Amino acid sequence: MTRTQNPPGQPEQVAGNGILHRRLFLTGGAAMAGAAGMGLMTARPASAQLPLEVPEWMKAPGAAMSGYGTPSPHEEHVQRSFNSLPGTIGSGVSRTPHERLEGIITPNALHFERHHNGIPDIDPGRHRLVIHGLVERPLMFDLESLSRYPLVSRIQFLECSGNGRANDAAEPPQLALSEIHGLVSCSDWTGVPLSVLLDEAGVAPEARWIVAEGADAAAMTRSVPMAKALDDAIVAIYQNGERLMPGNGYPMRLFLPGYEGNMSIKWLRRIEVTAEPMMTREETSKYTDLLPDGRALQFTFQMGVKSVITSPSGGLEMQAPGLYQISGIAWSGAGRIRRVEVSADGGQSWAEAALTDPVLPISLTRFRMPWRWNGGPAVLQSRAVDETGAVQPTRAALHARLGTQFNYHHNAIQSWLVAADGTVSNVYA
Ligand SMILES: Nc1nc2c(c(=O)[nH]1)N[C@H]1C(S)=C(S)[C@@H](COP(=O)(O)O)O[C@H]1N2
Ligand SMILES: [Mo]
Repeated sequence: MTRTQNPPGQPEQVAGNGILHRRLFLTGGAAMAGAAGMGLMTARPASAQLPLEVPEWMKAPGAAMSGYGTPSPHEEHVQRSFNSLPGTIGSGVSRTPHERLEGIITPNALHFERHHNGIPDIDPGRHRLVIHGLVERPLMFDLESLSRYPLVSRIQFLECSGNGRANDAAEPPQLALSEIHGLVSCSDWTGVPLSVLLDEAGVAPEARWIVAEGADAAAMTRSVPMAKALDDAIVAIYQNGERLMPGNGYPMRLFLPGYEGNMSIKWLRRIEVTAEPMMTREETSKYTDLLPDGRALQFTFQMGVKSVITSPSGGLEMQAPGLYQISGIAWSGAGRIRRVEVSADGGQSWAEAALTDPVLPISLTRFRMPWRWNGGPAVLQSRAVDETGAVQPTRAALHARLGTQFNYHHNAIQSWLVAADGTVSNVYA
């Protein structure tokens, strides 16, 4: 960490190119009070504006209520971006617009989606979940019976292991953050621990895996180690307090905290308890990482430690030079985020960002960093470290380890170039 000379009365610069001490964002300190004096808070003196005008919306009664709310029409630009595969309407991905969101919870209507054969229109009254195979008592559940089991709730992220893949291109793609990293979302998931259901079915001693199958036209099927199934897997039936969205698995899905999204089978209808993995398409030809020597990594279940600055980010524009709040998200499939460091000089110097409470295991974690932009070019980066000590790699380090043919598990550091004209673009640094 480079310490630079600090102008008197100004916040302490703790890394190169204007990175300031995070204490500005730490709760409980008097630092916030100082923020006004530093010009971070952009309020204007009120005296010239008084009395306030009385706008037209104060002169007539407001609109009626509704059974289910919709966002303000002024926020209509906050949308998922999506692509369907050629010749299909529902197969492909939609991505969470993190560049327009704050906090850690993804609104349900903005949760990313990955469908292999569209969103099935499931009648919850006719949907069934069966547990069979190497069990003493094969069992069948419907939404009604499942809802009566003891429920657990956890705030956890879900990430497609294809997230970030766009940055494998030889030249940095000029895309919005969400188009590169929007295949991660974070929700309060409520459901029944799978261990409870497996316990009731009575797992045979030789059982080592489960095979989960979805009720979509892809009948997506993945094998999951029994250890994970008995640890923290749930059959989720609520998402942020309401029933699952159709696109996220209504009426029930498998949810495997920290594991690549592909394994969290949506529209769950069958769990077969087995001795061996099934070697399905999704764990052989897909969701495996091809290495430079022609071999492939199979079963990379846990998602690595990762972070990305959401503001400022690609395609957004900076206004005048001055004090800014860098904001971003960090997450790890292995547990809590311990630390996030931020650089404004392309990784030459780093300083620790403030983590915004709550900092939960296997959840998105919000970080913030005060930054004085001097109006010159700056390369902004964030680097997360999780509670196991795993450090988010640079793009070069990731490629040195996996080559450039691997398709999944791209957790490299993202670099945003802020140009002198205030435009923000994607660069490889
Ligand atoms: N039945 C079924 N389950 C599925 C899929 C699917 O196409 N069908 N896609 C998988 C993939 S690749 C991912 S990344 C996650 C995405 O979950 P989400 O759409 O709720 O974000 O669901 C997984 N479960
Ligand atoms: Mo995925």
